[in-house]
Amino acid sequence: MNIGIVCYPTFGGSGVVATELGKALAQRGHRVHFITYSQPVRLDFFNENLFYHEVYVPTYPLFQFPPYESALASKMVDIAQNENLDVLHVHYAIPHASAAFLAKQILRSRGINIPVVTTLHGTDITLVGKDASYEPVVTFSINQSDGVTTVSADLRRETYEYFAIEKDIQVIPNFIDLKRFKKQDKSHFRAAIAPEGEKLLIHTSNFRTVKRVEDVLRIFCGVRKVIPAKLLLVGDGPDRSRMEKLARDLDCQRDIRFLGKLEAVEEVLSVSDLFLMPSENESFGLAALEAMACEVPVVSTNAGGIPELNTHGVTGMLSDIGDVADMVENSLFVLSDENLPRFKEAARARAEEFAVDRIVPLYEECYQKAVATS
Ligand code: GMT
Repeated sequence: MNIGIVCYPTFGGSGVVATELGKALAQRGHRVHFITYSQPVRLDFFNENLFYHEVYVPTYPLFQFPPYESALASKMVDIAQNENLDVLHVHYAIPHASAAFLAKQILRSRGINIPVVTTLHGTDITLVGKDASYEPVVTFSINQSDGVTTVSADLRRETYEYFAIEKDIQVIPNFIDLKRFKKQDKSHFRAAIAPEGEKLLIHTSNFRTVKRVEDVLRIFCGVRKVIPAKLLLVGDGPDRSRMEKLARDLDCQRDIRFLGKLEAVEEVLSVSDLFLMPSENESFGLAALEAMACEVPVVSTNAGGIPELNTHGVTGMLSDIGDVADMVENSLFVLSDENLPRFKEAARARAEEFAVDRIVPLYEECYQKAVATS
């Protein structure tokens, strides 16, 4: 098929899933056209089936807010028409689904029919989309899509609960490239970071409020009071400097390393013993899946779709949001020499259920259905 993919080209989970999906589809013989405002960060190699089309947003003194949605819709029309797209797949409702609706109408006026598949990723529904400033547009453009998917059953439930949706929503979970995300031998790195054999805890995120990074630090300090441990923090975002101050206030700064935005996160995961995900909300938890694929068990909250990935007592442990004391206890339980090997093994086995080759065919079926019914 000729597939157009629209996404945020950044490090965020929705952009990562969209880019990895495009790469997998290209390897399966489809021609994939990315339509975004800059090159997706993970689109860093050549493949004859992959194309990138930049959305250019001209500015003008009159524009306080450059009209990205109009420029995006115009680009979708251009690419759909000139590259003979069979389907447009937009990731993250705002503003991609409404821009796709506009593009579809313009193409229809030119005698071209193009089905639109919308994938909802989480904050586009649970945070931003619910806001009255966006809700009518989000509801309308979801209902106008020819196919709608969410990344967990919980996100589907929330979408039906908060929006007047008349469409069937298909759950297609996040997936993982198990050849890239696997435990690698990085013992020299581990010896440098944890020379006394300390346990290594890790958290990766965009340091936004929803991730509750403060809880990560408090859980770590609680664990470190009982056993020797170090904490690795990967990523960057609005809460980063507040967390650096908190580390000093809690007097744990010597055992915490802020590593910033790392591309080869699998290398750091390979030396880690436990992944912390105390999120307020998480539609799926791609970062936890990446950890599990590298044999790292997960201590998390039971928010959103996390329990659909992390099984309590098997691949990690679940607690209520904000229950730091429980997460400290759970971390110590998982990290004990007696329990850690079985948790590691189960984490990898669970991750294998989300292998890219198992999940990508579900998107192919979804596209074929949208083409057949639109
Ligand atoms: O995690 C984020 O805040 C980024 C966000 C995004 O849309 O880029 O991630 C969401 O989509 C990921 C991929 O589907 C999910 O794995 C994350 O759980 C989800 N994040 C939240 O729901 C907070």
